[in-house]
Amino acid sequence: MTKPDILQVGPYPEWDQVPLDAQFQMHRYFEASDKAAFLAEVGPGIRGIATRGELGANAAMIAACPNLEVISVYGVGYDAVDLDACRARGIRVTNTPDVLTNDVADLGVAMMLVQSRGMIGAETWVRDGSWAQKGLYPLKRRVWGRRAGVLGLGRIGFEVAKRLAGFDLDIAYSDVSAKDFAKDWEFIADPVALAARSDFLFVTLAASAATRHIVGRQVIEALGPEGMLINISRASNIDEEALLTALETGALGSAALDVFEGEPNLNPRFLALPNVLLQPHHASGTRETRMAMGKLVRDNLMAHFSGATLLTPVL
Ligand code: 8YV
Repeated sequence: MTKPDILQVGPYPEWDQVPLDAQFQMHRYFEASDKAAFLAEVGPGIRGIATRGELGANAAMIAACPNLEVISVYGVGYDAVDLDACRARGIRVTNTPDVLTNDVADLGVAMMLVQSRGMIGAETWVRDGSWAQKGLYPLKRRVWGRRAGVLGLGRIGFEVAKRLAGFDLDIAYSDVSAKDFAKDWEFIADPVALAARSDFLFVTLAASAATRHIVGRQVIEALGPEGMLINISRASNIDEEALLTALETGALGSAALDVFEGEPNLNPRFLALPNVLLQPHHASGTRETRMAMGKLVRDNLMAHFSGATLLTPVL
């Protein structure tokens, strides 16, 4: 059997690249210096796209591949894939849910703890000699017993809330409707009201056009000068301009962010802020999870090309 031609949008670890190269004819888009010329050359032969959550596949890329059958996303988020274009042409789309849920939740909760207890500054305090020269590290805010809001009680939001319960936080959540499995936690439909009762607000929503800037100025100001915003979803869920202004003026106390508009080239205003914890979009970035994600990307492609049922279809 000839190997199906796959357009590879971004790099993968060696442990994925080797089996991908063995099973498929991979075409490395990310290595091409002239992307348009590369697409024009290989596009007509492409039957599958292997991409990453944050890179997706836009309308132009999909249009350049007239024989495209399937897009396999390395990530749970598929907001960067043009689903309308896929629907119109009957192109199948898969993602990698479940395997990354716990790691993403772990990082979100870790970010809350690190930021609230000032652990990055505390590390510097030890290393730069401040401890010996200046004495005690400034006091920080407690985590346990305070109020947390979870915006989006899907798979990741649920695991975040479970962990927060372990830290004795008082939990509420927002979603399209109250969840039967969340009886211990208060349901608050309105994100502004959720933010108003929260010390920590976790954004764990799957991003879409409908959720764009769901965390806007009103939500941010309701969270307030003592509040912390934690984002482990997508930057598009937050009005970043409003967030930056609120962090600069003190209208919002602090933030802990794993995702940014235009990442990895984030807005330089973030770098000047002392009250934000910045992470390089690595919530799913453990070897164990990334291996499972890579396997799922390949297994979905193999399932498609062997006529089997897709393991984790989106479309
Ligand atoms: C990954 C993600 O960092 O799952 C997602 O949607 O954004 C992350 O898990 C990314 O997809 C890896 O490229």
